[in-house]
Amino acid sequence: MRPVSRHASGLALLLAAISATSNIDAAERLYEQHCAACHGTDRLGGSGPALVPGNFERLDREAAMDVIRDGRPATQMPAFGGKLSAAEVESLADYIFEPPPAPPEWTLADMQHSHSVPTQTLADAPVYAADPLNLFLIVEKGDHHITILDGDRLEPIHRFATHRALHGGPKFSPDGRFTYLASRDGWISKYDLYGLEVVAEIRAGINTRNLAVSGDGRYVLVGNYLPHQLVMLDAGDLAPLAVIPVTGKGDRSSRVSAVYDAPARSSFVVALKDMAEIWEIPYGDDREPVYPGLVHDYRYAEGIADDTRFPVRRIRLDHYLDDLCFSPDYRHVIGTARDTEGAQVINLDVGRRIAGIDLPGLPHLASCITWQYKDRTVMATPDFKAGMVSVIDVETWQVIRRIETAGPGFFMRSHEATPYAWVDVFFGPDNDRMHIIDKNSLEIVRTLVPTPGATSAHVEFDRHGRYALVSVWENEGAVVIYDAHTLEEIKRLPMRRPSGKYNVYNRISGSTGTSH
Ligand code: DHE
Repeated sequence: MRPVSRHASGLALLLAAISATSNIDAAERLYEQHCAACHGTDRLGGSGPALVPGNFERLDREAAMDVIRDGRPATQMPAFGGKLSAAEVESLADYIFEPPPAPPEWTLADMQHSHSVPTQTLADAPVYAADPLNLFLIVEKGDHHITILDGDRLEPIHRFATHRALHGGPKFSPDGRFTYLASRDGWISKYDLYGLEVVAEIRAGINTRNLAVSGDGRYVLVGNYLPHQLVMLDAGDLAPLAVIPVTGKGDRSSRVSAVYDAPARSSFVVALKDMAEIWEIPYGDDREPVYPGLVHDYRYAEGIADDTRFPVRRIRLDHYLDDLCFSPDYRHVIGTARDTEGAQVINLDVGRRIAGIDLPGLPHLASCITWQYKDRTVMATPDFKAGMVSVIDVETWQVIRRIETAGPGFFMRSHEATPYAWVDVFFGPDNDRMHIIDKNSLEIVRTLVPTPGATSAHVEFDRHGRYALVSVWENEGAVVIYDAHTLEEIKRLPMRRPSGKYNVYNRISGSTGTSH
C-alpha cells in the first residue's frame, strides 16, 4: 500500500472538515426551513420544546429521528417523512444533538419578554355551582389538557389546554383559589379556579423541573435543569423578582432536582442534582432565620433590584441527594443518595445528617405519605426497583415493615378519613394492579384491577375521603372512581392518559395522605 504523505493526510482532514461544515450548514438550513418557527431560531423552544442536548432526557438520536419522520401524536409536531429524505432526517437529528455554540441562556429579559397578564378583572365568585375546595384538577398528559372535576357530583365542569408536558403536581394559593402549573419547557401559568381562566404566564426556564408556592402565598419559586438557575416570581402576576444562579466554588454549577415549600419553616427547600448540597431560602419577613450557635454560609441572590432579598443557606452533605421528602414537621429531609445505599435523614435545623435508614432498592420518596400507626407516626414509600412498600417509624427511623407488592410502584396515597393506603404497581407485568393496604394491620387487604392489561396509577381522594380516583394511564384511558370505604367502582370517565390528579382541599390543608 502506498504510504499517505503528511501533505495528503492534511488535505484529507481539511476536506473532511469542509464536508462536516457543509453538512452542518445544510442541516442548519433545513432546521430554519422546517423547525425554527416552533422550536425557535436559537433552538431554545417556542411553541415546541427546546432542541438542545440536555433537554432530551428520555429521547436518543434514533427516537428523535422517529419523531421527525412520523410526528408526535396528540401534539402539534407534524410528520416530515413525506417532505424530507432519510438522509435529511438523519442530518437534522445530528444537528439538534450538536451542542449550541454557547451554553443556552434564559435571561431576565427573555423572561420579561415572555411574561403576560391576559386577565385584569377577576370573577367575584366561582362561575359554576360546586364546592371550589372540592375540585379535582386532572392532568391529561395524552393531549396536554386539564379537566376540572366537581368532587361531589363527580362530573367534569371544565377542560382547558395547558402548555406541553406539565410535570410535578399543580400547586395552589393558600386559599385554593389559584393554581400554578409548570411545564417541562419552562412555562409557568397561574390559573383562576373561580373564573376558569389563565390570569398570568411567563417562561421561566428552558428545561424546568417544578415550582413551589410559598406558604404565605407571596412567592413562586421555579427550579430549572437548564439553565442552572432558580427563578423567584411574584405569585400575584408572575413577574420575575430574582434570578438565582445555582453555582458553587470555582466554575461549578448544578441542575435543580426540585424545589419545595416548607410552610412550617417559612422557607423554600431546594434539592440539587450536581452538588452535594441542599439549599434553604427563607421567605418570611424575618428573612434570616436564627439557628443559635450555628454559623451559616449565606450567599445572596443576584436579584434584579436588591441584593439581599433572598438569602440562600447552603447545607453541605456527604452525598448527592436524588429524591427526597419531609417529616411532617418539616424539621427533617429524608433523601436517597445516588452514590450510596439506603436513605439519609438530614436535620434542617442543625444542617447535617443525623441518621440513616435501611432502605435498599430505590425508594420513591417524592411520593411518601404518613399516618398514625398505634402510638407513633409512620411514613411509607413505594420503591422504583423492588416490589415493596417500606413503612418507617419517624421517631427512630427504623423500618418497621416491608410490605411485598406485585411490582415496583410510583405513587402512594391515603386520606385522614380512610383506613386504607393505596399504592400502584407501575412497572412490570402486573402494572394493571392497585394494592389497598390496611393502615392498622400493614397488610394488603385487596388488589384492584381497574382495566386488565392497562397501567393503573396515581390515586387521589376527594376532600372528605369518600371517593378514591385512579388513573388508567393510557392514551385512551380513564379515571376510575371507587367508593373509598366499600372499594367498589362507582363510575369511570374517559380521559386522555390521565397522570396526576389533585384535590384542592387536600393540597392546601396539607393532608398527610398526600405528598407535598
Ligand atoms: Fe415525576 C412529581 C421527579 C419522571 C409524573 N417528579 C415529581 C416530583 C419530582 C419528580 C422531584 C415532585 C415535584 C412536585 O410535585 O412538585 N419524575 C421525577 C424524576 O426525576 C423522573 C424519574 C425523571 C424525569 O424525567 O423527570 C420523573 N414523573 C416522571 C414520569 O415519567 C412521570 C410518571 C410522567 C411525567 O409526567 O413525566 C412523572 N412526577 C409525576 C407526577 C408528579 C411528579 C404525576 C406529581 C406527583 C403528585 O401526585 O404530587
